[in-house]
Amino acid sequence: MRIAVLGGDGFVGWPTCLHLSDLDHDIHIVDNLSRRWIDTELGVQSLTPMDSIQERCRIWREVTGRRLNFHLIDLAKEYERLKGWLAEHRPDAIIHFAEQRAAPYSMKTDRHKVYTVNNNVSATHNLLAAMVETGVDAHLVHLGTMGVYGYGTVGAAIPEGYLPVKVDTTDGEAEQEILYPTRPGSVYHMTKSLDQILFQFYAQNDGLRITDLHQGIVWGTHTEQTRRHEQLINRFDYDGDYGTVLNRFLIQAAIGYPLTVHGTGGQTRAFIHIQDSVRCIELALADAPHAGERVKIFNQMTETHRVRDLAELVARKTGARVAYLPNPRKEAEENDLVVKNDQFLALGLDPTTLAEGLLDEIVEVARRYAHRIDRSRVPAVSAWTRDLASRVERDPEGTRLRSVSGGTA
Ligand code: NAD
Ligand code: USQ
Repeated sequence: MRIAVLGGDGFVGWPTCLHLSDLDHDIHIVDNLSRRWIDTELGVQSLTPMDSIQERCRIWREVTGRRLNFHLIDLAKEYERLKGWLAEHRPDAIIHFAEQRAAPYSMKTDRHKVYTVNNNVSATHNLLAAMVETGVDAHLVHLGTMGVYGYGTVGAAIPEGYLPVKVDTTDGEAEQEILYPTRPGSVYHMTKSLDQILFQFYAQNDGLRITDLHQGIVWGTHTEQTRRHEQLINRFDYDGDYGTVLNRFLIQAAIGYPLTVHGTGGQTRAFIHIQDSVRCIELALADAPHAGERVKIFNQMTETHRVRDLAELVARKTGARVAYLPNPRKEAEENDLVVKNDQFLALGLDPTTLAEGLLDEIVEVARRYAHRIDRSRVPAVSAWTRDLASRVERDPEGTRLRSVSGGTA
């Protein structure tokens, strides 16, 4: 298949390109490299040294003989170029990763909120409008998030996208399925909720064939293909805005930084290893809905964990100290989470779990590149409200305190 991978230079996009290229698909990466610019804005870099996208593609060709094509297009701002590109290349499938994906970054300031909404909603809508206009009948696979469901404890398993409800009609009680009511916890998660409505409309109005993957937090860094050459290495975010919780705990442990648990750590979240993430995308690609069918929704996760349990697990393995910090986010302090993922299991997913020794591999990667870590970028300081901002802990290591007491000793 000819596959357009929008956002193919990112953390999940890059290993997906390699995985699908390895399966003999013709891969076209479309990316505006905005994530690299955000690193520059934040004054931070990936833990792992990433080459330019052109260089990564060159190395892949050298290692495997396979070509990856790169196209620099901003999906949100360059509608005509996107439309022209689709009309010219007419992909069989499109995988859409190309959004601003960090909740803390989306809550940093009003400017970051505006950017996230403009970027994400325009990127998705431009793509849908251009697909209709060009008549490109590609299967669109979008990376959504488990966060659209919200984290209220409802005492029932979260279904895959649709909730059966009973309604009173004039003919008595009837059952129907509705999109699970969204309860996003950040501006970023809100844009993923808006995406769902866009998909529902275009599937129903234009018969677009769409799969929305409600993905949990992705952990890990290497996949089978990124291991093949040092310069194919994947991005690894550790900073307070883009680093996700388990990967952060692992790098913190590797550099002797306290594990930064927000609040009581009672938040329960869904997780998936990067290797399973790319495998799920392969499985979803092969299971396209028909034109006229409703959007197919999968929960792309393999296990759930409570944040403090993860911290304690990492602390036990590595001897790290756990720091319970004021939570910069507005979120439930404690929640339960039970999630259905039957569809991927039925399609043959064999989950990689935390138990399988891969935690050590990440600590090793972090130790290897520890010299690239700027400790001042580790604290999570983007707060959800002004009130929470006033309580953020900017110095979980207590270095300021130490230097003052050191100075007076
Ligand atoms: P990432 O930020 O590493 O990658 C996103 C890529 O999209 C970047 O290369 C960026 O330059 C590109 N991009 C952003 N806006 C664009 C635009 N307007 N035009 C063209 N390119 C654009 O993110 P990721 O971690 O790889 O996540 C990929 C997708 O998966 C996101 O949509 C995210 O919401 C979703 N997701 C990620 C996780 C996770 O834990 N990383 C979990 C669930 C869902
Ligand atoms: N947390 C800590 N300490 C930290 C970092 C995070 O306790 O140092 C807590 C947060 O407060 C939150 C939980 O860990 O309760 C998860 O935070 P996260 O940053 O790991 O994940 P999140 O903000 O939810 O976002 C990530 C990705 C996003 C994706 C989402 C999937 O960045 O793109 O959509 O995971 S999900 O969480 O299932 O919605």
